[in-house]
Amino acid sequence: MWLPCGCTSKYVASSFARRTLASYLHVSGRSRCNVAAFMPEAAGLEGVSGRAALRELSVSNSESFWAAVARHRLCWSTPFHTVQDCDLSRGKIKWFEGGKLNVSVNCLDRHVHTCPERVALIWERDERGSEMKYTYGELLEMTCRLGNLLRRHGVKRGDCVTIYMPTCPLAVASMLACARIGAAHNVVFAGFSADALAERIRDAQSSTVITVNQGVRGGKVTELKKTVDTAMQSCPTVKQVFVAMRTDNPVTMTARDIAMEEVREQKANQILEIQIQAVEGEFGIFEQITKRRKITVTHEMLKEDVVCEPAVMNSEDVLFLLYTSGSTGKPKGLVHTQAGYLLYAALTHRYVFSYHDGDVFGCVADIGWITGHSYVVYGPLANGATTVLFESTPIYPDPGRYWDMVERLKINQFYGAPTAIRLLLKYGDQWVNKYDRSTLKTLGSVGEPINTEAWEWYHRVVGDGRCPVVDTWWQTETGGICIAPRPSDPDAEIVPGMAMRPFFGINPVLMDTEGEVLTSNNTSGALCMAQPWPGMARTIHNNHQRFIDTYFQPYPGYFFTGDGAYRSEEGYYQITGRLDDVINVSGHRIGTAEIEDVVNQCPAVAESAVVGYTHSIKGQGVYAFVVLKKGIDVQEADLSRQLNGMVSEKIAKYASPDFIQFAKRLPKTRSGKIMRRVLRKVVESDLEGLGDLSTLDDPAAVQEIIQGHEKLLSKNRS
Ligand code: 6R9
Repeated sequence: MWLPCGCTSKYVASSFARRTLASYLHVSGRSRCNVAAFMPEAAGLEGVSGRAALRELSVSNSESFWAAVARHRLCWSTPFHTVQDCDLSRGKIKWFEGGKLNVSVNCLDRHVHTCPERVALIWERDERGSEMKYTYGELLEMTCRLGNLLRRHGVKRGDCVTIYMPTCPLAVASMLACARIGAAHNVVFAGFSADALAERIRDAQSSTVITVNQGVRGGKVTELKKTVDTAMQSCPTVKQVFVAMRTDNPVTMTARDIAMEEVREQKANQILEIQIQAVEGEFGIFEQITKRRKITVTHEMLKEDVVCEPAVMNSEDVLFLLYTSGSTGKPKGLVHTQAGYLLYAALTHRYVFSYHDGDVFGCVADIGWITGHSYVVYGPLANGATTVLFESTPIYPDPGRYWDMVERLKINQFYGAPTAIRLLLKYGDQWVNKYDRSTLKTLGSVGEPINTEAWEWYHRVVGDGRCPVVDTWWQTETGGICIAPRPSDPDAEIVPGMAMRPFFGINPVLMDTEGEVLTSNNTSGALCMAQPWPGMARTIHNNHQRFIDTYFQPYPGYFFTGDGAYRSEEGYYQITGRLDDVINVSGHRIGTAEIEDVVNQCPAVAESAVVGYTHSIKGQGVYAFVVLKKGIDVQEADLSRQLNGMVSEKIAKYASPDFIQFAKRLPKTRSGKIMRRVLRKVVESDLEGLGDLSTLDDPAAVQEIIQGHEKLLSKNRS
């Protein structure tokens, strides 16, 4: 049973909490026994006799459900007075108002209080077999030192700190240190280029950046600090850059940089004697630990106190910004807030994966994506889990890496992306069978649709046919998993390649092209959510109107996901893909407009159109049509190389086009709109499906495009 360990009398057992709990929960003896073991706080909810009834109530009486869960699973310094205050038609979303809490206290202190020696993080470093473990006590200490360091350097509540780091303990501590002192974090995926980083820093108005000297991934060194230096040239508002050392190689430091040089191995091995004496503060933590232990801290951090008073945050204060691609050239800084986000990440982590106390949870996502935020950091840590930080790649040093790690770290839940599964499948079963995977209990998939072949292989080979595979559908915008096969009855069927069942409190609907709700089954439509839930994003940083226009205006009163879905005869959901101009390369979202913006910057280019096409490993690949300016005389191969270089440099390598087709013109409507639908059909070689071409300005343009496509393919084959 999950216990809110570490919740001192100030939180859970306060008379206020007891009073309000009684008013929210209608205690019913009948339902208690069945549900109590599954979700203790739900046992008293009226009419809840089993899991199906609980799921129903979570939608029909969502306030009672979320109130009970929030009270039971989070530690509050002041209880909330209003469960939710939402109006989807205006894009207004507020949960747990009046409540005060600190996310880092919920992720660390309460576990340290009861189990300081429990391992919080296992850092699976790029170098195989060199993993490092950090207990909750150590992670709290790192977080507090870093929180104090940031405070000493002027970072205040409400500021935004950009984190440009690989997946490593100091990156997690940086996120939590921000949460501790009430600053928002803005993690930028370390694969993004200097320009992409700079754009995100500027939009977030960050004046502080945390980075490392170099990253190491797949045996290759990446120059992260140098990338930050380049980004700084167009970020005049950045006042300070904290630099940690992932490798031994020194980097050039400027007046703006603050070295956080890691204590190297031999120094780290010196046993540091540390005395922690915390006094009972706002959060009721009373701790006195005297310990001898090995600890990796940085020089600057060593100067700091190990106690850092947590900021008392309102439920709706900003926890983080995370940029994601939309259908325009400008990425959106989605905003997530404190209580609702944390609660939703924790609850989905616990129930979708059937996480139990003591399990080792292995989500291999990078912390630069929402999956890393919710299922590497916040969900697992809120639940007191041991979470794996995976720094490497699925095939480094060989295609057995994941399964070797599963054996070595005794991973119980493994959560990865279909693109990696498809890649590993091609290398053959022997890489999997070499390793003991008997600890595995649940396998998860995220980021894009998982095709049946990959699903079957994951289930049959990786999971030996005994682990449920959960295909989890969700988005940066949703904060956590919204549709997944579990939780459901333990023996409920799981259909390959389907996310299937909405999570507690999630009410999906499908819309037809007229904007009407489709009520029947065996039907497809635009996937929307009819009700708010605590994990959903609150706004787009500095642009609430874009938030409304993108998510709430297309279907007034509903949250529009941007995805299409099919609802089967049985009522299960299957995601069919994006309905907007966003493509998904290896599980990474990228707006076609973002790539076009870069391509169009090339002086030789008049215009371009980028579309996605089906790729056997990456899910989707990038295909660019490029029209050159008149009179330009260049070798196409040279220009292709140049354009690929520009996209890698300005966005990231994964966005670089797989194919560039030069064309004299693009098929357009009479009003001048590029007919992307036609281009998509051409690159999929679906000429039958070209559909109605009567609105085309000049139908001959399509023939030219088709011929050009065939030429490119045959050139590629030879
Ligand atoms: C968590 C994450 C979100 C988009 C989403 C959809 C696609 C994610 C999926 C899936 C089919 C799944 N997507 N999970 N499609 N089945 N299980 O990936 O967030 O990076 O914001 O991407 O990814 O198209 O709209 P994010």
